[in-house]
This record gives sequence, C-alpha cells and structure tokens, in this order.
Amino acid sequence: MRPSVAPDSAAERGELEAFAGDVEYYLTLTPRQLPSRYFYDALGSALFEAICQLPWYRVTRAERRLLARHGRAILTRVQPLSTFVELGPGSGEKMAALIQSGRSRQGPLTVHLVDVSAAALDLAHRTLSALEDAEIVLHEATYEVGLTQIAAERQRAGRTLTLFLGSNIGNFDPPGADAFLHHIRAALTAGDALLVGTDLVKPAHELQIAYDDPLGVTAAFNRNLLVRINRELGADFDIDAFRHRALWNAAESRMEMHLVSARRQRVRVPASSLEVGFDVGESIWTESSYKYQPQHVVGALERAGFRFADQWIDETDGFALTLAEAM
Ligand code: AVI
Repeated sequence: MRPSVAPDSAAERGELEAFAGDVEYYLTLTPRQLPSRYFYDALGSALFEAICQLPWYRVTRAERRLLARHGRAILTRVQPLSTFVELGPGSGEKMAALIQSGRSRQGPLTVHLVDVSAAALDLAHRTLSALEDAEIVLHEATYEVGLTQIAAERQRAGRTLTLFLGSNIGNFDPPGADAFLHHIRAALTAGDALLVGTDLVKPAHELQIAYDDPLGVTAAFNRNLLVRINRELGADFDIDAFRHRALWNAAESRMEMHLVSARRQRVRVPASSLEVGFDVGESIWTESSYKYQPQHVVGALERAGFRFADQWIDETDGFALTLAEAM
C-alpha cells in the first residue's frame, strides 16, 4: 500500500489513503466508476477553468449574467445581511460580482469560503480581498466540515447568505442532493438564505456539445483523472487507450461522462492493491451532471426545510438561480 508520490504531511497521507480506498472501491463496482470529486487536482482545476471559457459550456456565463443583472434584487431580499458563505468559490469572481452589483448596505461583512483546495481558496481570497470592509475567512475543508465550522464560529447579528453556485448541485444524485441540502439547512438559522445555481434541461444536442466539445478540453479533463491516478497511486493506465464519452440520459435527466477502454487491457493500481481487467468498450463512469426543471429545484429546497423566495431564469442558456430562506 505505498503511494508513488511521497505525501508531505499526515493530512496529505490521509487524503492519499482515502483516494486509494475510493479507487479500489469504485473501480470494482458494476459498472466501474470513479468519483468526480477527484477531477480537481491542479491540472484538472485548470482544465475546468478552461471548460468555463468554452463557447459550448454556457453554465458559467449564464450564471454570471444572472448575478450581475439581479444581484441587487437578491441582496435586497436577504437584508439585514452580515455574512456570506460560498461553497466552492472557484476564482471568487461570482461572489465579487454579486456583492458589487447588489451591495446597498454599509457595514462590515464576514465572507466564509469553503473548498478542499488550498489553491482555489488562495485565488478566491485574492479576488475578494479588494472588497471594502469585509473580513475573509478561509476553510480548507469539505463542504460539510466547513459548514459545521462556520455555524460554530457564528458571531455577527444579521442574516447569512450561502451560495452554492455553478450547478455543483448537479454533480450529486437526487438522494445525495437532498441530503446535502438538509446538511446546509442544519448549519443555518431560521431566516438565513441559500442561493443555488442550477443548469436546466435543454435540447440534447446542446448538452452533448457542452460535455464533448470540439476542442477536446472536456475529454482532457475526463482523462486527466487517469493521469492523476497514475501519478498519485502509481497506476499504469495507458491514457491513449481510454476514450472520452459523454451521453445524455433523458430518463434520469443527467449528462454522464465515461472513459471507454479502446482495447482489452489490464491495469494495476499498486496503492489500492488492485488489478483490473477491461474488455474492449468497457467503461468507467466518471461523472453525472443532473439537469433540473425550475420547479424541481424549488421542490428539493422545500423538502430540505427551506421556503421558496424567488427564482431568476436565463432563458437563452437555460440556467436558474433560486433563492430560498431557512424556515
Ligand atoms: C463542476 N460541475 C458543475 C461541472 C458540470 O457541469 O457538471 C463539471 C464539468 N464536467 C464536465 N464539464 C464540466
């Protein structure tokens, strides 16, 4: 059970062991799978940022437009506001756009940023440090742990607005999304608010090209997962022998990404004590990206103990921002 890259700290050792354990567990399921959260090493995060710039992936631009257009209305709904929380802040630009377009009140703000990636937090911190009269608190943690820390640290009077943007909720399956929304609700106080960004169901060909782009950036993002397993767990995946496949599963309302074996092959993953055989065409399911109908977002929020407040929809690119209040 020896990883090929020496970890620096006990925390990193723990993360590597968890990664090795997950690879062993998920690669031996039927169908074979890998959790999409492992896409985001340094290269994976850079490739995701590139995806957000692609003309065919419209999630990021649609959401930014909605935030810029409706920021004031959003923040007006949640006054008096003292605290922002963002789960997975990316570059921090969305939070900055919202605060700049909508901030009408004066007075100090606390901004909590939660992400497992120190690099992502650093980038978001730099973007948001320009905000006046705002204390930025970084939580290098899972969303669940970060939310618990924030609830324990709560000091300021006033309401908290939590942002869960970028259609990240789409990467949970429906029971997982419900459980996660319950978790967010449990960390809030009645009257606090949650703003969720969700990509909406749209014509299949538009979804297909968003997840299988002509430049091959999404394919590189998907295949980089194998590059990461080779580097961190000493595996011997032949990257060229796995093809990216994206497909729209209408019955489940989700885009799926898979890595399909182009030949019969065996792969060893020493850190997971694993040897796996692949037939031609056998695949690893690496991501689900659920697409919502606007009313289904509202239903999920209500099941988790929120009251619907408002919803803003970008009809051009099929994206919704939904605001709800903790009951
Ligand atoms: C981060 N997440 C919401 C993206 C999505 O659309 O599911 C990740 C992604 N996968 C392929 N392209 C983008």
